[in-house]
Amino acid sequence: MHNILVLNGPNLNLLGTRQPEVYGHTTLKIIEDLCVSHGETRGLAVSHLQSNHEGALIDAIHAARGTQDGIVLNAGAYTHTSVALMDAISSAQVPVVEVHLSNIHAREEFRHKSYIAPVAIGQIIGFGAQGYVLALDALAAHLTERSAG
Ligand code: CA2
Repeated sequence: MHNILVLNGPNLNLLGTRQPEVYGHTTLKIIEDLCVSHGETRGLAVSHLQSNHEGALIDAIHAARGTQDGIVLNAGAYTHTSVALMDAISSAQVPVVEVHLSNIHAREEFRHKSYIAPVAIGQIIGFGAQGYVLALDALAAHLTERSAG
């Protein structure tokens, strides 16, 4: 059984309540429940956390070292600004899959830059809530491959 943290950043607590044309109708609670139940089918113990605070996200990444086998991270707008999150991921030595609900490359130019991408094992972008499920599958495959090799 692998432990996986699904970590969501600023404003993602508003999912399903505003801007459904961009982010869909699915609430964060539905996504978190989906991750837990999908994780069970893949032998993953999924926990989840959302914070609007950069420092709390950094603390969660630090705490993941030695306790989590992987992180699914949607850092929200901090994706495009946070060297501090990038540094936290670099030092944590926990594989991270970066997720975005929307296709950030089809949006404003400032969303094209990701400080997470260089320190993530991969990105899943533009598939809405399904992206979290895809990210869990990607992490499960990565962890299986790593333990086999
Ligand atoms: O597409 C994504 O998942 C994003 O990470 C979402 C962030 C955005 O800043 C990134 O560029 C891409 C924004 C999350 C805000 O979510 C809201 C949901 C409902 C209403 C308002 C904001």
